Amino acid sequence: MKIVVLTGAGISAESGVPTFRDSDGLWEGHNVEDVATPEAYDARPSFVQKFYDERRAFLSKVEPNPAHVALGRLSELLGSDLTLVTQNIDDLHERGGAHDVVHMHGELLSALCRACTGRTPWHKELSDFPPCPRCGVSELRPDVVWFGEIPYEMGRIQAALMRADLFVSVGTSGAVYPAAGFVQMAKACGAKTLELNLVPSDGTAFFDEARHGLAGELVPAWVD
Ligand code: BV8
Repeated sequence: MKIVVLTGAGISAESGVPTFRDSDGLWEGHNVEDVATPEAYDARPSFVQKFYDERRAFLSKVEPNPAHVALGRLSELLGSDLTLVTQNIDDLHERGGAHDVVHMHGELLSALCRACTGRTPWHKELSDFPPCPRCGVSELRPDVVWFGEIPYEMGRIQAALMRADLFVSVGTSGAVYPAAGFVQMAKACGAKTLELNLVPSDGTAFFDEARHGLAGELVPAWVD
């Protein structure tokens, strides 16, 4: 049984990580265009770096919740028969026990050098523009995929969607593409599709089944 699971900010909400589009979300007080586009970074690099520095620092104050831990168990059980794709840039899936997580929108704990394009694990601030450990140039940016940039590992994701028997979406509003289109791709290739979300997402009509409630309850119940 090959399974693809796609997660969004909703799976980390019960860990205390703000989502994007809920009332107290990350985008509150910030226009997406002001913080999550290459243009925003070019216009106000320190402002954007600080937005990510704060989120990176916050990670040390949060813990994986039962939804992350249940998917960690599933990852242990299924091995390569599970492809866990996350839109999230936190490390809670890994800390919940999941292996080989596909971070299609990048990771807070990684820095990307605009000079040499090298990636470096990064736990500190970037807003003081430190030199790249690989090339020495002070051009490190957050290693995240902004609007208008190409998500990571799309070939691997599409291959997994095409051979999936089951596609499960957890904690995402279905507002952002290409992730929001994965359910249709999986369905077109014969997968069963299940949505686990607090409320019906923008794409809920595309799913064979939808269960609405807290990820911390729905995901362990589904895994077990
Ligand atoms: C691309 C990283 C080309 C940075 C993010 C017009 C129409 C269609 C598409 C477009 C368009 N114009 C432009 C586009 C493309 C654009 C796009 O989709 N725009 C949208 C706004 C229309 N997309 C892009 O630019 C992407 N790149 O398309 O490149 C391409 C594509 C393929 C192949 C080659 C080339 C790049 C998009 C990536 C942007 N980066 N984040 C950062 O984190 O700061 S997006 C950001 O929002 C997140 O990463 C996340 O991925 C995304 C969606 O958010 P969610 O995770 O769903 O969170 P949200 O708050 O929205 O929802 C939370 C859900 O959880 C809610 O439903 C809530 O009810 C639920 N919930 C809450 N609590 C719980 C819960 N559920 C369960 N339990 C709970 N306790």
